[in-house]
Order: sequence, then structure tokens, then C-alpha cells
Amino acid sequence: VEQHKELLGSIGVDVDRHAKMMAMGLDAYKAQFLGQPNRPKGMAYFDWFMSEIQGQRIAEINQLRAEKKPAVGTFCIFVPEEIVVGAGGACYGLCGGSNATVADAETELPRNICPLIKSAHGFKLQRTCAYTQSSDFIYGETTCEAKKKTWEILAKHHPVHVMNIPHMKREKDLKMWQEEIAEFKEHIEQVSEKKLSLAEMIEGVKKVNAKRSALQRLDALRGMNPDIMPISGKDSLFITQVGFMDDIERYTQKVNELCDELEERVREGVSVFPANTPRIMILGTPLAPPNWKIHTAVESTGGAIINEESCIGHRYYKDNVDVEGVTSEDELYARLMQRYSKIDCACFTPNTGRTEKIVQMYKERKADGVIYYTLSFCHTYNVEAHLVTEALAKEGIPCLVIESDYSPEDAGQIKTRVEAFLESI
Ligand code: BJ8
Repeated sequence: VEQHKELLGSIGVDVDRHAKMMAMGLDAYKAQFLGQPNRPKGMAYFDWFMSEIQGQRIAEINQLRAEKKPAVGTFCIFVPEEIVVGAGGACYGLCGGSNATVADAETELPRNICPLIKSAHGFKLQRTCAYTQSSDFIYGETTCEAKKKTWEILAKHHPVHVMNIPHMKREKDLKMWQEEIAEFKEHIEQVSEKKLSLAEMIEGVKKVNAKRSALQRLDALRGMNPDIMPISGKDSLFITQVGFMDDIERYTQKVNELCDELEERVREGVSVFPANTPRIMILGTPLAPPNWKIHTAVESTGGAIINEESCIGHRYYKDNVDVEGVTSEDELYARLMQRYSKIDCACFTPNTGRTEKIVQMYKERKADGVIYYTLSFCHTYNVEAHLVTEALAKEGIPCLVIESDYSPEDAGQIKTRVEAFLESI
């Protein structure tokens, strides 16, 4: 970060405050990640990325912008990133997982809303997220109430493009969704001042498909073999988090290289956890870095996390876009809409597919229990917990529900509850 100070200043980052936050983030990473036993060698790349997360990567994004390629920041996986990638740009997740910006956000937002939204808004007010500062615009969506109203306030500080995501999946809703994707493409053309061709968009789809396929591969290697867990849940989560920031092609290659190593480990029977370690799935709301709270609690008390049924997790990478036989832009938008409408965010009603998928994933992975994790005041996931836990109980699946924000205060209490849960299964 030191060597990029000038660049950070030029994009409006509060350099001193940013340096302090980065130092805190790096210390937390070192304390929680580097001491894990027998980490795969391929994690060296992701450790390096952490050290350059607000340095070299920011320089790369700003180089793209200098070439008039779009830089789009987002807090939601509904963003049709294939279109941004097709335009040669970068589509990335913005900072929104830290408690350190919440107090600033509360000068403009109510206290009793989701910490992700407050954290993200606070990063903009503090100017301490170099990704936010680098973005041509922030992608907003009409998913939950708090987010959709925050865009109106955030727009005072940064350009925002809001996409209307329906809350039901009827034919008329899906038609509107497809139109919204077409409109998003026009917005990208306006930002980059350049027409975007069908061939370029298909190229973008192929790159994003390759990235999602690499993550599907990682998911299978870490979770599908009950006897061998070749990588920790914490490292796997961090790899997924990096996927929301890194250069797409370099990232895909690094994840695949790591998967080659994990395949080797599986063949040789190398596991990072002792035999009979309880295998836990995490369900629920996104886990934006540096929110590693639940993984640290589980993996420091004798459990292993084998999957995140979360938007920073399985919900993000489970489906690819089928571009076979696409010959027109409208057809491509339809295929994108079909793929994105498979996302089972709790903002939809009904959302029964999510519950069925969770049970299926649990059985496929031969997991031992699930933790339903929701951020405080996330009404959609909190309310949906009732139906999900009811279905899990019918199947005899052990489940612990945890609601938490980003403050460190409940870390001890969460650890105690997780410990008791792991002992009970
Ligand atoms: S697709 S889960 S990323 S909306 S901000 S809903 S935690 S109260 S982030 Fe989400 Fe897109 Fe859905 Fe996924 Fe709740 Fe907080 Fe709202 Fe949140």
C-alpha cells in the first residue's frame, strides 16, 4: 500500500485512515490465517493478494479505467458481471465487512439496519475503501428494504446505478428482469463510451463461467469427501472472497492450480483436520471480508466448515450461463436472466427452492450439522430461518441459528455456543 499512496490519494482515499485500517486488517489476517496447520502451498498466492488487496489490485483497476474500461463496484451477486467483463472492465465487491466504519454510517443511516449496509456506507463516508473510490459507479439493486433505500443516500456521495430485481419469479417478473439486464448493458456502454458487441459479451460469459467452474471444483474438493478435507473452511472462504476482487483470469488460473494441489492431497490422503472432525455447512447471509468470525469460531473449537450456502459461497458459483447457440443480444439477455433467476436469495417469495437445495447439499456432502448465520436486522434471512429450520428438523439435521453483527463483543459467546453445538452432534 505504501508504494501506492500517491494513487490512493489521487482517487480520494483518506490515505492515513486507510493505512491504519489496512494495518488492522492485515494483523487480523495474520492472526487468523497464517498459523493454520499444513496449509496448501497454493495459499501463498492468496496471502500475497491480501498484502496487495488495496495496493497493486487498485493500481490494476485504475489502469483499466485509464483505458476507458468500466470499473463497477457491487454489494450483490445479481450484478450481470459478464457484461462488465465483456467490456474488458472489472466488476468487484466493495468493502462492507468491517465494524470500523459503522459509527460513521450511523450519522446518515439508522442504527437498527444490517451491518453490511452500514459498513459499506461508512466506507464511502470515510473514503477508506480504495475499491469504492476506484469505481465508475456502484451497482445497486432492489433486494432488501434497507439496501434499496440506502442507494438514494449513497447517491449523494457516489454515482449509483440501480437495477430493479423483482421479488417474485413469475413470467412478467422475469420479462422485466431481462429488460433490466439490457438496460445495464446500455449503462456500461455509456460509462465506457463504446458499443459492446454480442461476441464481446459472450467472451465475458466464458470468462465468468470459467471462474465459477474453478470455484465449483474447489467446493467439491473441500466438501465432497467425508474422510479427507484437504483445505480449511477459513482458507476456502478467503479464496472465495478474493474472487470478488481479483483479476478474473489470473484468479481462475490460481484457483485451478490450487485445486490441482488439493486433488493430489486427496489422492495421498492429506487432510488438514483430524479424522471424525464434525463437518459443518454455513447457511445464510454474505460473509464480506474481514468477517471471518463464524469460521474462526468453528475451526478453533474442533469443527470444519465444508461449504457456505451464502452469496460469498455456493449461491455465487453454483450456476454457469449457457451460451450454446446464442445468436442475438436478446437471446443472451434471456440466458443471463435464466441463470441469475436461479439465485435463491431470501428476498424472493416464495423461496422454497432454497430449502430443498440445502437438504440436498447436506446429504451429498454427508455433513454433520449446519449453522444458519444471519446478519442482525437482515429481515429476509432471519424470517426465512423459520421455514428452513423446520425443514431441517424434519430431516433430523442438527442446526444452530446465530444472528450477529460485526462487533467483536459476541465472539466469546458465539464460540461457547458453537462449542456446545459441536459437542452435541
Ligand atoms: S443475492 S443475499 S448479495 S441481496 S444487505 S439482504 S444481509 S439486510 S446482502 Fe444479498 Fe444479493 Fe440477496 Fe445475496 Fe440481508 Fe443485509 Fe439486505 Fe443483505
